[in-house]
Amino acid sequence: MEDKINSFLEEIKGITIQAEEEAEQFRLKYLSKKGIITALFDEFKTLPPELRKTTGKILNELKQAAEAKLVEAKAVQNSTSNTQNSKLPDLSLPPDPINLGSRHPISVVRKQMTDIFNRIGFVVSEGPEIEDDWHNFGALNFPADHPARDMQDTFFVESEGADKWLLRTHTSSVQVRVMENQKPPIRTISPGRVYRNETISARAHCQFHQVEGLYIDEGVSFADLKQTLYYFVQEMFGDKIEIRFRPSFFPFTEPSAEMDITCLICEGKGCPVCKHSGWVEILGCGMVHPNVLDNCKIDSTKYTGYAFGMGIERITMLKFRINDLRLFFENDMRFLSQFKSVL
Ligand code: 2NL
Repeated sequence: MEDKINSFLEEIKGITIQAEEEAEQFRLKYLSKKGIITALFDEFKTLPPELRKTTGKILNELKQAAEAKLVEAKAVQNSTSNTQNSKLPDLSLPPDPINLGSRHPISVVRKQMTDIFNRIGFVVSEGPEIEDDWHNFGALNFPADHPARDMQDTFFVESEGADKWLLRTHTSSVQVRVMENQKPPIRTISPGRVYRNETISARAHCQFHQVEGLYIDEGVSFADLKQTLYYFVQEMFGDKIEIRFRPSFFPFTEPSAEMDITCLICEGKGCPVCKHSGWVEILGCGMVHPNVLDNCKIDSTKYTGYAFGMGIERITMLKFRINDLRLFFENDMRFLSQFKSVL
């Protein structure tokens, strides 16, 4: 019987238990009521007394070895299920990266522009994107048959009554509301989204963003306008940049001008972007037409003012050397994530 016990002892020492089912099988085989060890204890009772001492000792060793094996297997299972199967987080793992977003380039440049004008006393005014004919055209001295009022340029909003609603084509409409509601001196800029019925291409879109500026007081002159815009350009693009004015026409300003700056790509030497002229146009401006002041109940014999308007997209394209306007509206992450480092 001792040989039998010793061979089971060897057998048990050689067993490795991994899965939970294996542990249960092991228990059934050796330690259950119908198991091998119970049977050996029954047999042990039939032994003659002189054999019991030594046999009993190794039989107890066998039982202890089997029990120890089971305890050890349970411990291993508990520790592996803690790290692999349980819902408790493993605090030793590296953390998930936090993906910070970034501002849209149009928002970045709009903020830079408003900051620059805030520093010289311009306050931001905002207004509705859906406008009436008066605030978008009438008050701004557009003649009844002006082509800008045409369906081809303006999006009209379907409406039932006699009122004609439209999507604003410039943020001058905001400034008309300021002039109607405030007395001079007025010094304001109006950034915002505007809409025009254009075929979408690399250079045109049916929606874009503008910053318009307006300054009305006694004795405001074209020289004030020039100096303000020169200050803006130097702050925005650096002090190597020069400006030039060309005469132009707008219904709401007289005289009117368009302003060019030194081409940033070739520094004025001439390249395809500036069509080899060394200059690129960035805005339109002029002295507010007396009719516009009168329309808004501001005395045009007492007050004068200047105004200007520019596209934020155009300024952004020059600043970041972007060659397709459509990129601003597609929200392609490959484009947008390039602006992570600019605030
Ligand atoms: C352009 C030209 C311009 C203005 C906008 C303005 C506003 C009022 C009265 C008079 Cl309330 N003028 N704004 C003046 C001249 C030009 O914008 O090409 N913008 C992109």
